[in-house]
Amino acid sequence: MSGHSPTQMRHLDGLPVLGNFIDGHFEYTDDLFPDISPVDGRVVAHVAQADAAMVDRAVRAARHALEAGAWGRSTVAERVAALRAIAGGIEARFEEFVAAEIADTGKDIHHTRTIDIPRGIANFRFFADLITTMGSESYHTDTADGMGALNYVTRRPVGVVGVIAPWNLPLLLLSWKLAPALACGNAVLAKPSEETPYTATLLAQVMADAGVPPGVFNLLHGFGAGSVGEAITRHPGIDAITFTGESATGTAIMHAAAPGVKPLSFELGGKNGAIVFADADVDEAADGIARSAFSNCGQVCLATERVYVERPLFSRFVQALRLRAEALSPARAAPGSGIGPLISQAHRAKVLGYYDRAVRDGAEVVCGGGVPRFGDARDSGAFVEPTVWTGLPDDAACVREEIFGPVCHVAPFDTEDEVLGRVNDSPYGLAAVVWTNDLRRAHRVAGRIETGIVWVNTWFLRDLRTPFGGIRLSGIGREGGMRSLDFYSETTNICIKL
Ligand code: NAD
Ligand code: 6OD
Repeated sequence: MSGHSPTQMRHLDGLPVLGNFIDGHFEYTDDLFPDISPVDGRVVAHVAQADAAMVDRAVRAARHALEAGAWGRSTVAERVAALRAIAGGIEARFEEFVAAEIADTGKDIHHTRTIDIPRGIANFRFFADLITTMGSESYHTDTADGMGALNYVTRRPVGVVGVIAPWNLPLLLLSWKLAPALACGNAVLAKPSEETPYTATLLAQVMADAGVPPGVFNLLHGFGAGSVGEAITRHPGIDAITFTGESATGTAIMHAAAPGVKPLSFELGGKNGAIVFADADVDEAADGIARSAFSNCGQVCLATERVYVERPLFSRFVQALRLRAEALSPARAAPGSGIGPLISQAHRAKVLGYYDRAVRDGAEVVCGGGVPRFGDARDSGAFVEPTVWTGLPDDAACVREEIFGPVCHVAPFDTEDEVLGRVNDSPYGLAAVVWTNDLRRAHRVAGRIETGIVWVNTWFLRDLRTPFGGIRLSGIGREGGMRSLDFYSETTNICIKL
């Protein structure tokens, strides 16, 4: 291996070695694991897995940055300048970030250029703006002597925050938590998914170039249980944990964090429903559902996996959706316009297991249901066909369990009460979409859906000021806007008798 400056990336056999970033410099280990492209199974980088001693060193560096370093005494203006410099640093290396995200995920270039990387940048700018304009709460309290009391609320950082991220929107979902954590003055240990370590490693370089002091941002590569992920969640020096990933992983993290009674923010899985009323424009609804079911190969926590269509529109809608799904088939679509691969062979095996299960449970396969054949290197990738089913009962595994692939089941319904009962009958509660042109119905139905987010006649339209999160197995708490600042800061109420 060769390497020069503390933030320069090393190379081995012509491939980058993605290092851990601790106390302002990269640290490597001999314990390398491959970063594999799901497009064709090629190794795109080597990743240096961190060990428990490195997690320990990162926690000490973070604590030192807060207690002895400049970050602990930083002003809002200094942190805002750092966040803006980070955003500018990503922007300056935009194409490199795009290429790295695609190398890890195989996702399509349009999605990466218009959502993943720009939204990663926007998260830093948004929280810089928010922390600048944030006011503080105060209350005047009446007292028996008539003089009253003044209450006001101050904020300070929580301390050292563990940020654990998934692979589906790697930079976007990491920065969504990092930006508010840093804005509030915390130091961070970040763990990207083992499937997608690349952009987080570039981000470490950007942090250093932006002048973020050593120890404020630490990056640790590795796996979950029995590896770095678990070490972070069990470490007594971590003050709060914010996690995006599977609901079952959330349960494991709750167990690990329980002894320290650590604050947790969880954004977990979903089995999101969509309702299409007969008054909806069928093409608009089919376009919308094709987007919400198949974008990013269905690997979006907010993706629609079950659709309920009012009976008079059912057949037309199914055919309209079929045409759109077929156009996205990776082997048939024009280059760059079809869906990309799933993240890995392991995830494909899980998704294909559901394809088999749907058929065993009596589904009619409207389209897809298999693996595309390319006759080139992509046959070693993790592609599947976008798939639409009908005919499953509401208690079928494919209608109740999160699949996280390009799939949806479409069922007819007859009444508003009936469909609301079916949409709400889920162990999850993240997001829902309603397609209707009836204004009163839109408000009525949206208000009765039991999820953290409801879209009407759109999907994934995000305003970063709004609360984001889910109920039941979909998570704990909300982030977004002031909700993020509430999680990443501790408040003290000061009461002064006048
Ligand atoms: P995952 O839970 O397998 O992994 C997420 C992260 O947790 C990875 O970094 C992983 O290494 C780490 N991890 C795994 N086990 C751990 C453990 N025991 N202790 C500590 N860390 C551990 O999730 P994934 O497969 O990467 O992502 C897909 C899932 O994420 C889907 O269920 C999806 O719905 C969910 N997701 C939810 C949201 C949301 O905002 N609600 C957003 C994106 C993804
Ligand atoms: O848009 C966001 O801010 C956000 N948290 C999206 C999550 C997508 C889940 O896959």
